Amino acid sequence: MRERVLEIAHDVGFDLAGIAPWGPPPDAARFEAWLDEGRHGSMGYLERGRAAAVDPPAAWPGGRSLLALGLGHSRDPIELPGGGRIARYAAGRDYHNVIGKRLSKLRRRLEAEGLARPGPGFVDATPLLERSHAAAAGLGFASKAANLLHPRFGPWFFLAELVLDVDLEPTSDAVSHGSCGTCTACIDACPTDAILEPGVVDSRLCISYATIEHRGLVPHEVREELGPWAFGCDVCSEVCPWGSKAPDLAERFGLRPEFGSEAGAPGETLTGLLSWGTRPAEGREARFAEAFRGSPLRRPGPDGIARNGALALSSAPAERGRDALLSALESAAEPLVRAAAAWSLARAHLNDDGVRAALDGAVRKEPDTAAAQDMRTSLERG
Ligand code: B12
Repeated sequence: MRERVLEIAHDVGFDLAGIAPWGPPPDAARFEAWLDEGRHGSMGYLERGRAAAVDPPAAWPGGRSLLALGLGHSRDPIELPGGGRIARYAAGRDYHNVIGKRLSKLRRRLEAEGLARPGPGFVDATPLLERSHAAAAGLGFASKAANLLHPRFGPWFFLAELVLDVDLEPTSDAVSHGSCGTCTACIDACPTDAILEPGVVDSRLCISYATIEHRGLVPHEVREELGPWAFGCDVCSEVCPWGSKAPDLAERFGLRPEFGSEAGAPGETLTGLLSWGTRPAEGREARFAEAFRGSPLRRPGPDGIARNGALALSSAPAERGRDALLSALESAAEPLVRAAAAWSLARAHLNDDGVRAALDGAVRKEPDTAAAQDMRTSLERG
């Protein structure tokens, strides 16, 4: 029966499938310590889901085992025309939707064959410690960057789970157990030193958090190391030797041509992202939702995306965006975007007399106290 369940999981399109016991995740204590240290930053949903995550059967009674699933994704770097980078996972159709559909299909198949009546399904922002359960199912092994690694896919795969109401034997030994050994490539390469010790990432320092989850001003120490990243960050995965031979599965996510890796591909640019901060308020949210429909890039909203575009422009060699930044400094509705534009100008264009004068003027007339203070810091550090 277990083999048939796993076969169906592969059949509906998952690359990896295994069974974990339905109980507290092995890393529950690590998760609690991580929360207690405040390493989740402003991701309040993780704190709210704490009780469920450390004891899932108490939150979802009736489960007997957990079907853990993995889906490989794109491998090629995603570079915007003119400069700026997007994390690979975010290029193309949103994996939450792609996986959600596959979970529904899987559920129907298991029911139709009378194998199980699956309970809740999980993917990403849910109170389940996915990597820990997936490791218990033998889908991979925990790495120093905290990513779950698989011998074939490296870190380049997503996780999802389905609670089953039948007792199935765990597949804990499915993956030949690899390990990081003495390698510290991810720890050494992380631009913001966000990997505090093996397996422990402080979100507040992580570029992925700063550009996807965080809604406010990015701390200067993190901002200065963002480099070209306009959404997410792949540095810890890129340097991981386990991922170097992983297959590229971009086409699965209907990779959007505008996020293609071909030089000169038409479409999204950093100045395009920044422009969301200066568009007319009326209908802006709706237009943004439409432009990024079905894409993970929708998550930070128009001002978050504009902030990211502004920050990354300071590192885009081909598209320095001076004029777009000046225009955002002058007319962006949100202090967050004006402050980000000021920082980028101070960092990349301070030698330009016109820019210097515009920045001095902007600081003087900035009505938002936090943004004005942030601009002053940018000028000092610039
Ligand atoms: C919150 C969150 C984030 C936060 C915090 C990340 C973090 N490291 O905790 C931020 C926004 C920073 C983030 C970033 C990313 N995320 Co994220 N994220 C999550 C989420 C929702 C919860 C993670 C969590 O609870 N963290 C708390 C810590 C304590 O738990 P953990 O890291 O899962 O637990 C592992 C470590 O603690 C490790 N560990 C702890 N101590 C030690 C000690 C040693 C010695 C070792 C070896 C390991 C080890 O073992 C645990 C089990 O594997 C999960 C989905 C989910 N519901 O689980 C996705 C998830 C982890 N994210 C994912 C992805 C793809 C990413 C990014 C790669 C996206 C990107 N390119 O920008 C980056 C990677 C950053 C990184 N190195 O972690 C995938 C990971 C897939 C995989 N193969 O591992 C997940 C599973 C989503 C999914 N469904 O596919 N993420």
